[in-house]
Amino acid sequence: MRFFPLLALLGTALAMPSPKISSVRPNGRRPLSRRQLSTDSANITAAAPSASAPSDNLWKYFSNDEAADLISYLHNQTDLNLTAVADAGAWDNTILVVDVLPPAKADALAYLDNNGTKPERWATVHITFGATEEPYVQEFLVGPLPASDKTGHYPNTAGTQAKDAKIRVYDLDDTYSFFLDTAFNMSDIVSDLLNATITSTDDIDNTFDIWGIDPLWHEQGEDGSDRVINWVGFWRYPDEIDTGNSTFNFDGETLLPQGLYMKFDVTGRDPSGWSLKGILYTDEYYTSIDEFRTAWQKEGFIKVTPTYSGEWIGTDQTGDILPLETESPPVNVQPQGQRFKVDEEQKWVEWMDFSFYITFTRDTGLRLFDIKYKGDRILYELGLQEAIAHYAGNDPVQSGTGYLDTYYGFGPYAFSLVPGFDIPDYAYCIDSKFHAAEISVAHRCGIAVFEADQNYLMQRHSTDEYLSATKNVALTVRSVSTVGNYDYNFDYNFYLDGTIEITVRASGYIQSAYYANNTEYGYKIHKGLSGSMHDHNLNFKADFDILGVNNTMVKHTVEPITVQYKWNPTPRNTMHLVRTDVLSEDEGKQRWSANAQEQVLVVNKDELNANGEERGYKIMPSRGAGMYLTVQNSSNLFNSQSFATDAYYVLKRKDTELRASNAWNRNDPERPLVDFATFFNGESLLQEDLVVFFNLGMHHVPHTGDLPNTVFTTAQSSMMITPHNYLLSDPSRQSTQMIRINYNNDNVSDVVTFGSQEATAEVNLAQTAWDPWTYSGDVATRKFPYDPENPYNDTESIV
Ligand SMILES: *[C@@H]1O[C@H](CO)[C@@H](O)[C@H](O)[C@H]1NC(C)=O
Ligand SMILES: *[C@@H]1O[C@H](CO)[C@@H](O)[C@H](O)[C@H]1NC(C)=O
Ligand SMILES: *[C@@H]1O[C@H](CO)[C@@H](O)[C@H](O)[C@H]1NC(C)=O
Ligand SMILES: *[C@@H]1O[C@H](CO)[C@@H](O)[C@H](O)[C@H]1NC(C)=O
Ligand SMILES: *[C@@H]1O[C@H](CO)[C@@H](O)[C@H](O)[C@H]1NC(C)=O
Ligand SMILES: *[C@@H]1O[C@H](CO)[C@@H](O)[C@H](O)[C@H]1NC(C)=O
Ligand SMILES: *[C@@H]1O[C@H](CO)[C@@H](O)[C@H](O)[C@H]1NC(C)=O
Ligand SMILES: *[C@@H]1O[C@H](CO)[C@@H](O)[C@H](O)[C@H]1NC(C)=O
Ligand SMILES: *[C@@H]1O[C@H](CO)[C@@H](O)[C@H](O)[C@H]1NC(C)=O
Ligand SMILES: *[C@@H]1O[C@H](CO)[C@@H](O)[C@H](O)[C@H]1NC(C)=O
Ligand SMILES: *[C@@H]1O[C@H](CO)[C@@H](O)[C@H](O)[C@H]1NC(C)=O
Ligand SMILES: *[C@@H]1O[C@H](CO)[C@@H](O)[C@H](O)[C@H]1NC(C)=O
Ligand SMILES: [Cu+2]
Repeated sequence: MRFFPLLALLGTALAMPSPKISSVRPNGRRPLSRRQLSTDSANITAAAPSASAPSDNLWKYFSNDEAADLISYLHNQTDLNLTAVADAGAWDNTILVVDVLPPAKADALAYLDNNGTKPERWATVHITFGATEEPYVQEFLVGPLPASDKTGHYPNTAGTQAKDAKIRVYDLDDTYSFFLDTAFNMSDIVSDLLNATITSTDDIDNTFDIWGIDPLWHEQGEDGSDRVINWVGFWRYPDEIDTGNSTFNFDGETLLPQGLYMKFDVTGRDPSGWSLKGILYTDEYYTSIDEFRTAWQKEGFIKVTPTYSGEWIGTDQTGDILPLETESPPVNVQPQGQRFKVDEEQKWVEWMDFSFYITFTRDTGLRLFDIKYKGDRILYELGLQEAIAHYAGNDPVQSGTGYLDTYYGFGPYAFSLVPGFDIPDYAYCIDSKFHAAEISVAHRCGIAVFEADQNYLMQRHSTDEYLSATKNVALTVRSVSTVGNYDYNFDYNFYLDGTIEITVRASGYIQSAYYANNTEYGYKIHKGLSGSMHDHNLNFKADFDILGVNNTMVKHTVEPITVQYKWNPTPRNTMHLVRTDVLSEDEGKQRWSANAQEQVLVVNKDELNANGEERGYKIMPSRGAGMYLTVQNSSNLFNSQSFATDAYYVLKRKDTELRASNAWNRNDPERPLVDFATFFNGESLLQEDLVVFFNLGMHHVPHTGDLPNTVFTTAQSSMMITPHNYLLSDPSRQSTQMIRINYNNDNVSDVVTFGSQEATAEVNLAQTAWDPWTYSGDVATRKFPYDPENPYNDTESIV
């Protein structure tokens, strides 16, 4: 890959591992103009009534000034020997990411609930130590902040097996030019087999890209030493497509694998120690260019047709226009303004009986904290932990791919949402910000909050005398991250019956494989192309606090049984309800039961309702199925997939076990910074502070319907968290957005509307419509040297 969005994130030409992101051609691709930059915020959308958060947001991402102070502190620490990112090369120590360390939960609760002192601000900092033969990333805790003589920095050794919280990095140096030089050394063969142009080692002129497995492999060398292996394939750059008036370049490189692969030993930091180990073409393996050339020159050498780009990779409208389809479809309007309140400064949202704080991180994007319902905390924390895309195939590149996407980050790629498409025109935008490589980047409208009618009722009933019906209006918090070829849409929905729903949807380009005897690993979906099967597994953390921190996970299972009742002469085959507790972390790894027979609940056994039942919340998959990885012990991921081997997990919550994964695990997945499996040590789970980690995702075997892009309709997965014996009846009865119509034979005798106001205002849709020419990218601010007065347009980080 020649252009790394990761480089933009790092803000430097420092050589970094090649992400799976398909390349941006030199001419760029973004057709939309940008607005003048003045502040960090975009006001493209309607304002919500303001509110004051009850407390400060303890989890809010660092402001520019906070991040600048922290980075200045780090540069003053001589033991870190840091080089400013702007001046750094691969052989320097540089700051990767700085982010807020969530305060200890006990301190946070004392502050939130008992007027305790506000917890100190601390940071987690990841630093790349490049000034050494064996480069590594190390995680530090830094605080208290702002920097003072009390401030210190400490390796974050809690919750990790990695010594001093260090993880080796094996691909800090640029290998791409070595791959290209190798390809150039067999340009005659490459040109012939791939019908590719390879005129120089300056790859601007070439028609193909080279990239491959992720994470890298390790192999034992002949002398027993550890060898670092990269298998790469050739990918064709998409051709410009004639779109009618002009030509346009679509981002379909991941649909254009060429079926030619090279194996490299890239051990160590000295390129002179790197070597080509082999070449694979049509299932034939050659150990050198000479061997390959000899075979190629022989008569009878089997050549296969490479995949070619063309109109089929474009996402523009194509095909016959359907009847009436160009006319405007129905749209959402919001006649009387936003019905929720926002504290902009504290990123706090209040809608109906729900309230929550929002934050945003470089690794995982949008996160919610302190979610309250009817004044009581339900969830202390809710958010993504990690996302795996695990491929398989009969070629080494697909077989060797198991993306750990927080490495690339969900934060950097959560670009501006598009009103009228991603979100209703009237959605409320919340800016998001993260700090990486001494640059602070703010996404304009990276998060949107909006209400919408769900287009099915919350409730209805009718008889021959009356009809009763209640609208289902829900609040959605949405963010979309385009991590390379895929676009992940994250929704947090809040419903009037007290339900919270977490949904992830995937669209964008699939990563495909060259079709070569690949039937076992996917469908043939185009000429020379296999869909390349893969699993998506996205892990979320849900820190439940139902009426206090001490809760118990229970299962209420419907089971068949034969019962001899007193009142019947013979036994009856029937069913009953079996109640069990999840006693300890030994039972902490769980899968969804067959036929959905288990109800999985988090209850507070000390809080019974008026009927004597335990008050709680139920967890249930609502779209897609509960997911875990098919590959239980992946040769790509090793100890970095241990949150993905079961559908959900329950653990005793600890400040030292904050995350199921670490963004830099991908550097050395056998020896990760966070190995989730180590969190299970048999502790009791009865009335303890519980945390649930659950997986969403899909087993994705792309078919022709994934061309040119996967569609959100079927590629989606949700979890619901819903009150269960928590209240004494359905709280959605509180809504006024309902109607009762009484009728007597054919005549309506009464209509009751409960004070709900009708939408009577005239709506000029042209006035509410958003102007797409105002779509704008990120605002970036350099931190070292700190330059807050000169934010600049960060177009390059936009994938
Ligand atoms: C940012 O982009 C806008 C729109 O393209 C342009 O007018 C402005 O000059 C740019 N600002 C900087 C600092 O480059
Ligand atoms: C943004 O807000 C400013 C100040 O409130 C206002 O003057 C401007 O018209 C708004 N722009 C848009 C695009 O709504
Ligand atoms: C770092 O050192 C410089 C120079 O001594 C000083 O101006 C700056 O305040 C220090 N930064 C912090 C956060 O202490
Ligand atoms: C500090 O880093 C530089 C490279 O940025 C390196 O040349 C130097 O040896 C390092 N110093 C120490 C003491 O490690
Ligand atoms: C909270 O603490 C402050 C300072 O200790 C005190 O002034 C205030 O009255 C307390 N508020 C409540 C609600 O206890
Ligand atoms: C390419 O070929 C040249 C000339 O034979 C050789 O010196 C060089 O090492 C080769 N490069 C690679 C990357 O194989
Ligand atoms: C090879 O590439 C050239 C230039 O892109 C193209 O015109 C030609 O049709 C291609 N050959 C085949 C067999 O597709
Ligand atoms: C082509 O240009 C015409 C006239 O400018 C415009 O109306 C039309 O939308 C354009 N079509 C495409 C596909 O860009
Ligand atoms: C498929 O396998 C057969 C038999 O091993 C081999 O001859 C053929 O080259 C393979 N096809 C491709 C496209 O690799
Ligand atoms: C939760 O339960 C533990 C273990 O019984 C107990 O030590 C702790 O005090 C309880 N916490 C609260 C807030 O009740
Ligand atoms: C995973 O696979 C490796 C290599 O095949 C093996 O050594 C290891 O024991 C396996 N681990 C488990 C938990 O099955
Ligand atoms: C319905 O109302 C109409 C007009 O008020 C009346 O003429 C008719 O008799 C009523 N029908 C029934 C079945 O009550
Ligand atoms: Cu997929």
